[in-house]
Amino acid sequence: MIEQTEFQYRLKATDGAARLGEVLTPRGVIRTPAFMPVGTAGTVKGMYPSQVRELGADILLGNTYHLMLRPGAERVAKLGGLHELMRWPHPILTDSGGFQVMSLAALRKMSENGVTFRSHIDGSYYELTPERSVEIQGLLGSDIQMQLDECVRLPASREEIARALRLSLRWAERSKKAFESQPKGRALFGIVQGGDDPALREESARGLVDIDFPGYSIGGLAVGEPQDVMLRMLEVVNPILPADKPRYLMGVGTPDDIIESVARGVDMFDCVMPTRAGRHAQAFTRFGKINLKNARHAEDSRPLDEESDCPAARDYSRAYLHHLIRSDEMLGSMLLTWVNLAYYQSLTAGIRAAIAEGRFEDFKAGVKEGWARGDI
Ligand code: PRF
Repeated sequence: MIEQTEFQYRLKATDGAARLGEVLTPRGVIRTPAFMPVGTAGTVKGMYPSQVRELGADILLGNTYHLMLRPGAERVAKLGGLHELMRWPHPILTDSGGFQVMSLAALRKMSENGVTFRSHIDGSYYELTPERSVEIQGLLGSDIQMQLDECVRLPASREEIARALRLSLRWAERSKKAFESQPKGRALFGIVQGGDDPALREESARGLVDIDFPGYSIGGLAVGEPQDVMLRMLEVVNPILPADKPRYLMGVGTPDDIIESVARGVDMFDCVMPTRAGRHAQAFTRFGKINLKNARHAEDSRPLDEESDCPAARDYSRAYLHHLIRSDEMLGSMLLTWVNLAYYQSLTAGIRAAIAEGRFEDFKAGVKEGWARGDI
């Protein structure tokens, strides 16, 4: 086998706008469309790394914001990097921190230079600049790094959206420059902003393509706008992005968001939904969402899905899952996280197989029919 030393995207097949591909990195291949489980603080909550891998995940997401606060980027580097620390030898993508600062930190202040804030853990003071964010992601050893950007929650004024996207473009240039000193084989993605305004989305996408990145993220969506607006923005942005580079829709989404976004040319996704919802009694299945907290499951001896490959969905009764959740037992959260990540991975595996065989539209219709039919 030839050692992969460069970051590379290979487009293998298309079916309409849907794309089947591979992202090649020195740490391994990412089959796309891909769903990346979220491992915010160096753990996919409630799951062993080996288990996450077995479900078919090729890559995890980590967070600059959380890890810079605790245990600290320099400390992670001293311990051999994030892969070594968490025993996940496969690719890791990290977010740049700005988005998490805006949703979690106290006393945030944006300026041309970056963002200053106080930690939500102990109140200590930090500054995150485009350069420092890339430096932290480098110390973590991240394979796919994100530029620092500003994401505006919707609805917002056109002026506000334009200001944030232009700041993000200037930060994109600074991030790229700061990234130059990192080892070969790693990648830095630019992040498209522009809110719900097609012209501003276009300005952002064109600006980033001019700067030139090995991959492009689409940010600023799933932040308060209806699904049809998000999908419309993908229809504006994706045709501008180069066909030979991967596209990552940040923080999205529901299974339906994923399948509709793949239909519009997106390659990579991450979302806390399967893991967070699993800790809150929600199961994702072929029949749609099932809330195991509901009393109707109390004496239901059926598993969630007897045909599932996932033992947690196939071998445990709904009554038992209901009991674990009502009793606040950690195994309840663990089993439902397992069910949900298995479902997301089987959905993306199904999507890839369907694109390869030119039957993506039929696959999509069939999956939606299952959700609509419901929980028998
Ligand atoms: N920017 C960054 N991270 C993000 C987002 C963004 O716009 C979103 C929006 N859905 C999620 N995560 N850097």
